[in-house]
Amino acid sequence: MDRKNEQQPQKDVKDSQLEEFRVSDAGKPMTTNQGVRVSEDEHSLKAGERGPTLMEDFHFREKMTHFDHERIPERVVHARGFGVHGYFQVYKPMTQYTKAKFLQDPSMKTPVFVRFSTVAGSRGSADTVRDARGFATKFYTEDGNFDLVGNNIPVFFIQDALKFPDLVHAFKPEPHNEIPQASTAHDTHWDFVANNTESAHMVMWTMSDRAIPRSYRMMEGFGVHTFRLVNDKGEAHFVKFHWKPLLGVHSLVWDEAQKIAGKDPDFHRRDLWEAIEMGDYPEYEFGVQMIREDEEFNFDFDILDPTKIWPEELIPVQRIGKMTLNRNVDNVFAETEQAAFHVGNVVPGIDFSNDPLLQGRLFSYTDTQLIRLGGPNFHEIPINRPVAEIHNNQRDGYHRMTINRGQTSYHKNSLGNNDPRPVSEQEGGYTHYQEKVEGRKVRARSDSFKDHYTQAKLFWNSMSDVEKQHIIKAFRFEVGKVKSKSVQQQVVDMFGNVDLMLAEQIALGVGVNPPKAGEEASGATVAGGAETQASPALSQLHTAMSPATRKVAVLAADGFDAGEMKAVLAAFAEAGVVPEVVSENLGMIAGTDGSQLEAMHTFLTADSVLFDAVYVAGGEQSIAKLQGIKEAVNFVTEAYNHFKTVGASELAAGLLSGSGIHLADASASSGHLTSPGEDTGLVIRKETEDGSIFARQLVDAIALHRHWGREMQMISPAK
Ligand code: HDD
Repeated sequence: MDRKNEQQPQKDVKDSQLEEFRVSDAGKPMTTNQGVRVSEDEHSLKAGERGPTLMEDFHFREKMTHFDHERIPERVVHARGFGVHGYFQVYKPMTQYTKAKFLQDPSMKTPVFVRFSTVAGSRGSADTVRDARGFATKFYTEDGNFDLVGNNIPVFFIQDALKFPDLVHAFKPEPHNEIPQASTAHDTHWDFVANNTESAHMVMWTMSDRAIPRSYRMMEGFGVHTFRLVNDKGEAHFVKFHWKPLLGVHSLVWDEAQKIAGKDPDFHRRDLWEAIEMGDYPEYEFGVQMIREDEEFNFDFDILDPTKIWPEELIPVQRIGKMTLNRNVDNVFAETEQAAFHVGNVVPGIDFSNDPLLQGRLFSYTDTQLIRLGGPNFHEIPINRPVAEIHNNQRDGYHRMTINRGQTSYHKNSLGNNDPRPVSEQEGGYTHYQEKVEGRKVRARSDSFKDHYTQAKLFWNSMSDVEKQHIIKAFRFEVGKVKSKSVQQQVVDMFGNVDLMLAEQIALGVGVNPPKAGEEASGATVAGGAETQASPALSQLHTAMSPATRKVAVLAADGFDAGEMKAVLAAFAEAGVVPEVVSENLGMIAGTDGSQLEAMHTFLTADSVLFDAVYVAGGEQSIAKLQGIKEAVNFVTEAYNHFKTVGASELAAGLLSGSGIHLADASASSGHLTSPGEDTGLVIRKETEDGSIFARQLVDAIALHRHWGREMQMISPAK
């Protein structure tokens, strides 16, 4: 990952468009909204210094009225989110499959705006809750806006959009007391799950580590539905869209996620903001899985069913381009809050499938913006404007900005030369793929959607042992908070269809009866088949590992070992690791050679859960000082208990043992000490050892993200 802070991103066509709307108040006199200069902004106009306020105080009236109307409704789902700008480039022309212009020319940079979000929580809720994450991308293409409104989980809870309001009602805080906020640990959530067993597959994902990402920069994105790519000959391929983060897919641990929710509820947005400000631009490769139209029925699952993935081992993901996020917004309300995504915003070359969830979404997104953004002209809000020109006969409505000239606003006309006029497909007119459709009007679902468990099982089978333990514990936590014994029992019985051991473990944890072996829950079928085997691509164990952008707490006090520190900071800089010094007080601390380092945090303002790793600086005096600070010792304990890399000099053995880390074999090992057992994350420097070797080993350990071997050793598996 390149560090690009030397160069400011060049203005792209979308950025130039936004520039027309940007205002800086620097050095300007204050005015009213009518442009009248204001002479006084602290005292309302009164009849006498102690008298009543006068109605004629236009400045007071205007300021107060605007304030009173500042809020708009939050999104009914995905209320909490954060948006950033960037660009997309395709690797090679995709002409064979699609005529979409932004997928043709590798030299073309298409501006994008991406909003990441949680789903259930309200706008002020915490970032690190257990939930799916929204991953919505607006491509400002020269043929109009294409919105890929996806999640970080490739399947959905339900198969038909008609059930979406029910799903959301059940998942949101309960209506009688509005508890709990942004949480899946409550009765209505699990009551819905157990009585709508099509949710089984996605629930396996939300109970997995995927639902507690380390960073928006370290999660995948999925278009979920099957779409179509259509080429200029009118030939179509079915397609699933993917985003693959170059930093790999990594997650927090649950205890940490909950603590972060209190220590820094803005953890994910801060992480994204800071990475971009530092020039560590998040990058995601754009992937497609494609099948021919005539392959539609070749699979054990229905490709129109949004509760099914296309296993990557069966249909490989081709990485066809890359998105780089390189610019923070200027104003969160103007850009992020007013961004209006719509799964129905497609461009020529991209079309829909008959997935009944997708079809229903096509209605919902415009509808919701009408109430949220207050009228039909939300496409004119700067962030929503396409970079392509807009010409049609739509007129008027609240907050219309465009001043349409001319006498005619209807088609067809003769007075206006019949402009604007529809154009042919060759001239770029959107034509819908001419799929032949036949059928009776029925309220029914295809039998091919009835298998609710095969892929839930596939997911379970694909997990490593440690990931399985996390899933069991997540179920025990979430279902353990359910008050209804009946609902708990229903959940256990339902997940008995996914895996008996899993369900037994949940049952044990929440104190209900084990599942009835092999019995089907709620009438859904349990299909067998080849793809119940494992899909390695689903396990996070097989993801990319990199030390780049990892945040490391450097615990140090006066008298730190300057030579070791220099070597470690140099290795960190080379690997793109971000060190931040934590000490007793803010300000400068001095090393053994008199060199100075600035402590950016204290043990009060920072917390172990906000870092990826801890490095306890060498130097007897510094270590002795830290050893006497309870919070410093706890800091290390917690990092260790969250399976993070802990690096220290062997001089720190006392401090480490106070943190519960015992270096029984410390002197027997050199450098990268593996103690206890196979702990790849405990990096201990022998006093005689060169600091740069230690530094390299530290960086290698940080790249591994977490050291799950420690977890398997430390924490007895759920029994
Ligand atoms: Fe949705 C927002 C993703 C199903 C109705 N959805 C919304 C956002 C994302 C998704 C990422 C936030 C966009 C933003 O950042 O502004 N939604 C999904 C995915 C789904 C899905 C991946 C399943 C594959 N959604 C879905 C259904 C419906 C909706 C079935 C209704 C029929 N979604 C909405 C909405 C929202 C929304 C009510 C709320 C705010 C908004 O649209 O702009 O219309």
